[in-house]
Amino acid sequence: MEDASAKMKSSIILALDLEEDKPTRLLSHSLRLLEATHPYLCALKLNRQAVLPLGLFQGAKKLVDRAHDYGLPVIMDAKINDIGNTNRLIAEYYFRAGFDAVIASAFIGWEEGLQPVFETAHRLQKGVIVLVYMSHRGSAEGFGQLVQNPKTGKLEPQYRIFAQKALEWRADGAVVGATYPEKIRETNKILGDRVPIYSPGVGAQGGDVATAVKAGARYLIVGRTIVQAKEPDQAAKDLRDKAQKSR
Ligand code: 3DU
Repeated sequence: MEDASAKMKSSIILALDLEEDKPTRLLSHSLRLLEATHPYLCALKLNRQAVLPLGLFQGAKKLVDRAHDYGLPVIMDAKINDIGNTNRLIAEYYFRAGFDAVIASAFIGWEEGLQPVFETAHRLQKGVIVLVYMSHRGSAEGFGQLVQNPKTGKLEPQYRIFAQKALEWRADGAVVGATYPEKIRETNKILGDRVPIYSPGVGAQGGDVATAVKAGARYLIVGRTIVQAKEPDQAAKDLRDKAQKSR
């Protein structure tokens, strides 16, 4: 990610979330968008709503390969959240299709949870990015609840404990919503330079690029503001420029 970001002079990750009635149209639309916007991106992110209709080893793999041709790593936003054996298999399939990193949920814990995902990923030189605080309102109900930290016995917000786990687990990234810049600031203090913050939620969800970057977001994940724009390439360029200026 660092290499791609330095080379492309961008910290914008395109979330390719499109709606089309047919998989063939979804693929051609996705390829077109990627072609138009790739000069302004540092990575691509796919969600299950793309992989399901496209097929992992069919359309999704084509998108992954195309992104790689453009020099962009590809993240699978799988939000992995099951028992260890299932998680490992999910991650392995995505890695086999060429994805460079997966997003996983810290709620499921380490032992018989995410440990096999981290072990598999790091053996294959792939990445794991953990959710620390999501961008939507309901995030407070889970990520924001006060819980007793089993290590200290003290009450702490769940996301602070997740940020500490991201460090402990040697995560390759932590997701913190751009809609909560104060949470970005707070988690950035815990994570420092060791775990970069990936921040979704600018534009359509109400977050602001400059505020998120100044608070400590290293990468910005952007979907609708680019993909639904009249001129997606211009929208991607504007976001890229704004983010670069705010550093
Ligand atoms: O709101 P946008 O259209 O810019 O899309 C944001 C993308 O990031 C979308 O794919 C969503 O699933 C993902 N995401 C979040 O929005 C919030 C999170 O905490 C994690 C991922």
